[in-house]
Amino acid sequence: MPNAAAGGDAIAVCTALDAGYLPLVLVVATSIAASALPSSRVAFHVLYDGPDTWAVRQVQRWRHPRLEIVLHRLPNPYAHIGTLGGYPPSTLFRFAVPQVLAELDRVIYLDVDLIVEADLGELFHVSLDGKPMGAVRDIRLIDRALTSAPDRQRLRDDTRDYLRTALGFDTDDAMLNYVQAGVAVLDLRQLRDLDYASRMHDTVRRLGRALRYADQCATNAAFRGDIAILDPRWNVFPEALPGGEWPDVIPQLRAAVAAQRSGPRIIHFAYLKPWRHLGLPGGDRWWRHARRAGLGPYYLCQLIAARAGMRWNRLRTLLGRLR
Ligand SMILES: [Mn+2]
Repeated sequence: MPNAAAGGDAIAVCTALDAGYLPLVLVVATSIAASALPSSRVAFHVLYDGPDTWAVRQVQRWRHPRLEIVLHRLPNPYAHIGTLGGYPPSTLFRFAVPQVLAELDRVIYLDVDLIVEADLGELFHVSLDGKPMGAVRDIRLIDRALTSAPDRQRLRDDTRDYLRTALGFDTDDAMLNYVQAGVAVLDLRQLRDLDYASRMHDTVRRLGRALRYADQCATNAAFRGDIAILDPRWNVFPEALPGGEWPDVIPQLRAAVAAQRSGPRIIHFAYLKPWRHLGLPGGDRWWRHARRAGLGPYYLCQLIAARAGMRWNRLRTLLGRLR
């Protein structure tokens, strides 16, 4: 495996978010550091749109010999677009990454609702076959689009119709390449050369509220057929883990699910969140990292608030300023 540190440059990772999600950056960073090889050096770039809360100070205090967090505060250029399909404009903030990280040639983009369970060197150096980005197939959505289960025909027809008419996936083979956007390897130089920011702006403007999963569907529409398909173990939903409840997936996806189950490298809580739901497969691992990040009490309060259906701020007032 190529070694980033030996080459003198760090493994570059990034995310882009609303300041309210900054505590999750510490959970992700803790998980990356815990799995990093002793020789690895990771630079974790965080794009965020203010305000500067207690979480910013906590992120600034972060120290680890193998991982450095670099904060980039800037206004989200997509804020004016507003909510898309229930998703806030912070999900589109990631489209600013190639411009903001202008000095980098490549970066791993990560959502913050995930934990990393392997050294990221292999992913950082993966071949993209000349394509401007790489990502993992979205097994859940593809299975929904291509299933032949009699009791899921309506959902299947609806999903296929959406993929075809809104996003331009014409065939079953094309649909097999719909990717999950929560983990992506970005060739930043290529993306800058093809004016990624404008392409994404145009796509979002063209499709607008037709987009069901905001940034993810926009990415699939804009780069359909031009995304390298990565090893499925780099983006594993909890449903794929032992104890998870996958329905019997279509034959074309069975090998991917088996690989995910036996060797997950990134566990992505894309739907149910461990800080709101107990007992998720892989949830115990998430909590271990949250505690190591010093955020056990914070997320315990979030969990209690979620279970009680209370607003977090109200609970925090009740419990005092727990950190
Ligand atoms: Mn996610």
